[in-house]
Amino acid sequence: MMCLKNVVSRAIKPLSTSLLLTAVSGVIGVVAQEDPVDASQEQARANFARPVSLDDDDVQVFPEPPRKYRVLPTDGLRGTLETFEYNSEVTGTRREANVYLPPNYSSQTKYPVIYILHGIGGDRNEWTDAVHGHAILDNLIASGKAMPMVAVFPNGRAMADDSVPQNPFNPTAVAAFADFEGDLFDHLIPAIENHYSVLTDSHHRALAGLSMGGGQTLNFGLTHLDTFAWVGAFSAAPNTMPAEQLMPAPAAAVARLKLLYISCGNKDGLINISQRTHRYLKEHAVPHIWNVDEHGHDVETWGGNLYHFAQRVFQ
Ligand code: FER
Repeated sequence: MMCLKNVVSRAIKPLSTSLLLTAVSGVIGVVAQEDPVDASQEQARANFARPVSLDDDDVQVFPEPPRKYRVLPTDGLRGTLETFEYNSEVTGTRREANVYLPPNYSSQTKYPVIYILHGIGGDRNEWTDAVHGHAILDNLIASGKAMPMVAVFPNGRAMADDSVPQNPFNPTAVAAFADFEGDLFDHLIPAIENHYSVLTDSHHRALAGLSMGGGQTLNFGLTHLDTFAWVGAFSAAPNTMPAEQLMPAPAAAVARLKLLYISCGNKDGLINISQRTHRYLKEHAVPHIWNVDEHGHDVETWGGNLYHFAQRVFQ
């Protein structure tokens, strides 16, 4: 059997979930503790290996996307991807983000903007290289299913050397995902709004992310609904704060939220994190979308849920 260290590091990469589940099931006898502070590889392995237990309402509410939804259109209008640089006092460095501009982007128009965050083994390129998020947006915008929007894919690991570490679960690297909050609000968003022709109110800003980025999305988004009215968390990781902290005042949150979208695959051992959030929201009558698809911790669920989320934002 392959060594468990490799299994965990592969688990954070796309398309490795079935391997992970096969390899670790039966090896881990203990049920993981829910302690987001413990970011050891052992804890991560145990978290991924948790048995999935589904409630009656843990169901898929949207169909799978059409074939080729993640393939760049070969004809018609295409958006562009570019690298955007900004200074951050959080990292003390000049940082890079990928920016998608919709077809015919023009400074004469003001666009809504979505910030899309990667997972623990990724960087600013994960959403474009692995999920093809820019192709998903291109197809949706070309067919009129999504509003033309600017999409920002930052590096959500706020540290001076923000490349993917050999062990992405090392505590410093994990803490850098929390530190990204200051980078996002104090440096990246102001720099984007200074440079691009985008709208600057909460109804025209969305935040989304996968796994660690899904946890960041809930942690930063739900506690800053004055900044983001559209929030989408896909396969949120154990960095997700307890629901009572995410949303201590449900009625006030409901008044400011335009859309809260939470998804997870029913073959993902991390689903208990999303179920915890969903159940709290349900208990407190907070309208939200809860999409439990048939995938694992993989690009299919991330792509499919961006496909559905992107059609609903800014509408
Ligand atoms: C963990 C399991 C998974 C964890 C993080 C992850 C911080 C993140 C996975 C991903 O981003 O794909 O226990 O602890």
